[in-house]
Amino acid sequence: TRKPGKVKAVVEKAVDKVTEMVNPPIPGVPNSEPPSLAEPTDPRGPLPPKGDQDGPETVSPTGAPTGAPKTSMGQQGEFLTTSAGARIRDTDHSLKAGERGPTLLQDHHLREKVMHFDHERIPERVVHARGYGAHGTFVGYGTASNVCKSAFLADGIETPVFVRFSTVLGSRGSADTVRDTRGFATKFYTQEGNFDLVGNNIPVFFIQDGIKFPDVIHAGKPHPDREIPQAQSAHDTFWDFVSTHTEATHHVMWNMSDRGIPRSYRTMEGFGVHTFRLVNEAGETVLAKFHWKPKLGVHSLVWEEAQMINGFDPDFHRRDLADAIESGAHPQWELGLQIFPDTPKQTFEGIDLLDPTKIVPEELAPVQPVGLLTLNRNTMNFFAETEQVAFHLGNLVPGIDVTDDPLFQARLFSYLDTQLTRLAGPNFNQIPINRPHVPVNDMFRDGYHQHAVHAGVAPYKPNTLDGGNPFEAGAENRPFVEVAQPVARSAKVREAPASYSDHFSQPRLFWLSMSPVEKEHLIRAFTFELGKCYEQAVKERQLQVLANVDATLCSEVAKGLGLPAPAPTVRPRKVTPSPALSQVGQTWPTDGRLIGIVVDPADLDGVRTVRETILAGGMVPLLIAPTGGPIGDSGLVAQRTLLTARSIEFDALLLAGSPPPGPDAVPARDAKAGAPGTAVDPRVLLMIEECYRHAKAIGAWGAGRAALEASGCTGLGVVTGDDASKVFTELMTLLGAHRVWDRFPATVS
Ligand code: HDD
Repeated sequence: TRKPGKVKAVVEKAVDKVTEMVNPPIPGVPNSEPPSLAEPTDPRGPLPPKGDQDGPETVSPTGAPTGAPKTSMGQQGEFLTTSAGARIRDTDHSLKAGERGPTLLQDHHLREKVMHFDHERIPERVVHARGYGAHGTFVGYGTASNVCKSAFLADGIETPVFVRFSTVLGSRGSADTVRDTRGFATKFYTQEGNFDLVGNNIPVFFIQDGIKFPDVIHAGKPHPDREIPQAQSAHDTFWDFVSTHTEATHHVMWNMSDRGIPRSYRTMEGFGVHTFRLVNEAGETVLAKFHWKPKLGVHSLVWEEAQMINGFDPDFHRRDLADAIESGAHPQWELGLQIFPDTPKQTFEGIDLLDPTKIVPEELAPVQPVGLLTLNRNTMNFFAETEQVAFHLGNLVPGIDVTDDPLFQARLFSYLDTQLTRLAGPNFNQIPINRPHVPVNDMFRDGYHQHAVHAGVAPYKPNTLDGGNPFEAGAENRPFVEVAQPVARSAKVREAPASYSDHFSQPRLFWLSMSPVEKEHLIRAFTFELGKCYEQAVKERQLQVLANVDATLCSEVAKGLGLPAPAPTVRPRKVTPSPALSQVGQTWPTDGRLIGIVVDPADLDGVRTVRETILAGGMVPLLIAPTGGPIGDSGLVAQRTLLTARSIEFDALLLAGSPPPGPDAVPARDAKAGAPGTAVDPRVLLMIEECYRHAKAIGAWGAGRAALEASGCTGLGVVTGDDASKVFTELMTLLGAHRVWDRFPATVS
């Protein structure tokens, strides 16, 4: 736990940064330099990295410090040059035979510039193409030491990390808030080599055996004929596959739940999915599952909001993460372990630990915290870091080993293999973002993009000519040694264990663990997705799957589709719900939440106080005024106008004023009856209506109440009063629950 003094200092620093971020200097306001329109003429060195964005440590491919400046070799010196370093006189005009051409083939600068541009793109990842990364640190608590000897888990050991979040199905330029699984991949640069934990925000997977991965991805990706739809599962091929391949049902339930549309990367859980084998110093083993628990709680969007965001701000999740880090609100997750005895059957309480479509409920095996992840530095260059980072499940360190889960085993091949195409050759671990922070002496030589100048003549073992170097590590040097796990002597078969054929118990467990509002969302998500399918047979088959999960779920979805609900073909097994799976019913920190405040420049009563309280609480206030710039002579500045503001950006809305319709208000809309004499800008009314529909807390005081009345949105989760501070305090209580859940209709219990 942090000391109160330190917390205050951190909050103050964050407040300063947030203030600077949301109140950028503007012309005409004191303390702000007028911008110069002409390019400066005095040569000067390249721009230094931003304060918190030093480049990655530069070690040579053989692990030695290079001494190179941290900004790497990207920009050096003050003059524009060719890639061979010759200074350039003119980069705006190609070399021509006279002013009117033609262009001469001898123009090396033109050809080199265009040639390099032509080859700037590399293939996007075959899955998880859309992603966003950040740097951070991981500090071990030492609590895992009895089961795992990994050095980075020891008490107080700080390890640099790089995390990349992603969606699975969409292309690199697709929108962030689609309904999909999210990747949560972490590279720990430990003192024993890189450990990659390549997980998702959903603890189970569509398939039990990696040989099915091309099938599920081909089904989920856009249809091959028209390449439609982008980044979503609401189409026939996906539902065709999952309705016939019922081991996918559990993952599909999670996708259709609110987990499929997270509010932020910062409010997502992460899961290693597979069971791993951990080894302690004494050589004893346990089986374990990795979990990431976000400090801010697990929160989601609502579906209409998610769809709107994809249009209004397709970079919503990226922006959220980068802004939070830049403002000093560093997101944190605790790494936790569920630990199971390593028995020959590799089951726990009857659950097969090698089946990646099954969870072990936390009520049966609590998640034990073993360390803290903090993301504290944005990337300096998206391509160099986020695009070129290469994760691989085979990057293991002493203390952590694989199991025989057939999904895990296939992944061990795929992640190494895919980089050969994506990063064009076998030397991808020499790229700065992938380099271990320890010496590397791998005897690999040559190949495309070889950056090392290896010395010596004997990259083979045994050798005498290089003095026997490199040497194999003895036990005292802490090598990675695979656990000598016995392998059953058996016939070669293409078969799965009998327990793998139970496809419906855990989907049912998930369903029964949801609160009424979460069940409602699941029903609507299934109805939406199947409603987008064209093939009747696909819809009917998926209804059959749902009937085997739960009769109410099936009948409600069938009702929405206008189809009969089939009877189950599988007798439901008795399952015990796991309350830990629900996102509803708890109170969470409100740090980093965005509060929109609609102001009327004519009446700023209470605005300044509430704004300061929001900042002091580690949240971000965004003032919305009819026009941009300074708000009267109040010293306050509008960050949003009625033209640029949209409800989706805010976690809660405050109305401090009821601005009348501005000249740019289109279409004009009359204020509703009930607010005599008040005409409110229609965009304010729209904002209120959307926040209300999306179950966001709304508060109004003073003149702001007129806007609320005109919108007709009163009732649950709407706070009004005369005193701005009191209204805000009540709003905070609502925000702690994330949404005003009771505002949603609950048709199922
Ligand atoms: Fe995978 C990328 C997570 C099964 C093959 N996967 C990838 C990424 C994540 C996951 C987070 C993005 C990494 C990054 O940010 O660069 N994948 C998972 C999880 C799985 C899973 C949690 C099941 C538990 N994956 C899986 C299977 C296969 C792959 C069964 C193949 C047999 N995954 C890949 C890949 C990717 C990849 C093709 C694409 C880009 C990359 O690896 O580097 O190799």
